[in-house]
Amino acid sequence: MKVYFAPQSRAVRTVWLLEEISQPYELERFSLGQKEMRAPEYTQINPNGRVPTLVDGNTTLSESTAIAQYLAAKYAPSLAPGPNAENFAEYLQWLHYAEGMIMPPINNYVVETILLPPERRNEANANRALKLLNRTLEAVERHMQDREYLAQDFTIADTVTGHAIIMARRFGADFTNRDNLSSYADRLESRAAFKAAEAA
Ligand SMILES: N[C@@H](CCC(=O)N[C@@H](CS)C(=O)NCC(=O)O)C(=O)O
Repeated sequence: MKVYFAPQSRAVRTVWLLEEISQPYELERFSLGQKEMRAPEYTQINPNGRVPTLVDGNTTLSESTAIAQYLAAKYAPSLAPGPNAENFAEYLQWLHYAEGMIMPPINNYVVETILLPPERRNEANANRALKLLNRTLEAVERHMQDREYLAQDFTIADTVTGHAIIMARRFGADFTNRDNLSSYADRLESRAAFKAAEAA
């Protein structure tokens, strides 16, 4: 399997999962913002010129949550509870919470604080994004009371939404008085597979 990857991006989710399930992979490396990500050689593979992209034989996928679902379905079904499992509904809810709720304000915050040239950045927009991010995290803080993982057992909801939570903390989201969220993020960051993905 080949993973188109950039450090400190959503591609870490993909490599983290591959490490968790001990599936061999090779990396095609970019750094975020590198112009080669928009070159035709890559946009033929991923029209948006983003990462991650997974190529497995004749299959190409370029949405990180879909990649996680694909990998779990094919290689590690226990990480993706099925409809008869007790935790099925909460697994779905939290698997999709990253791209649905957490990443949109992170995206806006990154645009307003890093991607735009300083003269085009808007502090009010950045503050609004951070406020919204903090609100989306409150739901996770409440959910994580007396829990180790988002859907009881460790699942791909943790490699996807757990990764978004780790990113939120690194971007400066408010973790004060959020003990459940803090210990959850610590727990994930201490996993060997996560550390291997970060070192990739
Ligand atoms: N919804 C997509 C988002 C992919 C995405 O935006 N990736 C970012 C990195 S986290 C990217 O490649 N950005 C580079 C760019 O926009 O040039 C997913 O979950 O995979």
